[in-house]
Amino acid sequence: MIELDGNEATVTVKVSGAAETFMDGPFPHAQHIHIGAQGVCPPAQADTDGDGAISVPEGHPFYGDIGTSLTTEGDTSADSALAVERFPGGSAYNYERTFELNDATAASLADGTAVVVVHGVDPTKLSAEAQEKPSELDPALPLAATLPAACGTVSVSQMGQMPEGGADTGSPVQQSDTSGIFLGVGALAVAALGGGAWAVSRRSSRA
Ligand SMILES: [Cu+2]
Repeated sequence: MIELDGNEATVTVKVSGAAETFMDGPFPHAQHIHIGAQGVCPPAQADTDGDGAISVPEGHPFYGDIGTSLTTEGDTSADSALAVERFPGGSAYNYERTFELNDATAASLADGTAVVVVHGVDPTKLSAEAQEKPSELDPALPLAATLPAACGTVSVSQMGQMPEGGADTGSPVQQSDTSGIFLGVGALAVAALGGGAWAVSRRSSRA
């Protein structure tokens, strides 16, 4: 849920069923508002290398660049894209933060191209091929560490209510004014898994 008051955003993310541990610690889940592309989550065909996972480069034509890093503290720009020590972690968490949105993210929310992506997948859920790959974002990390795990498009909802309906495949946002409204992240859905998928449930994304 993204509540906007001008450029001040209060973002709430409720996650369950996510990857739990990474190197004996809570699995860090980088989470971003991606902007400036088609404003949709990638379809299965986006897996162009056929390894069973939709990597960040494969998803990029659909959800675009990182506009905002949903960190727990400090900087929220794309510079903090992989600031793993400032992201929530573990299999389930509730995130809430109020901060000033940058203009590019605010513009993307306004034109309906903002997409929320949560990263970090349990490597045992991946194909053998994908398990062997390094992250294309940081070669020191395995692919699973930065692989998108859940993706949700953003649509305008009534004040304080989440939108109803099925899985959102990127329908246009009807919106004329971004001040004082709630933007609901619709249908966070598994976007990257080859099997044994976990999902961020829609119900748990409700306020
Ligand atoms: Cu991202």
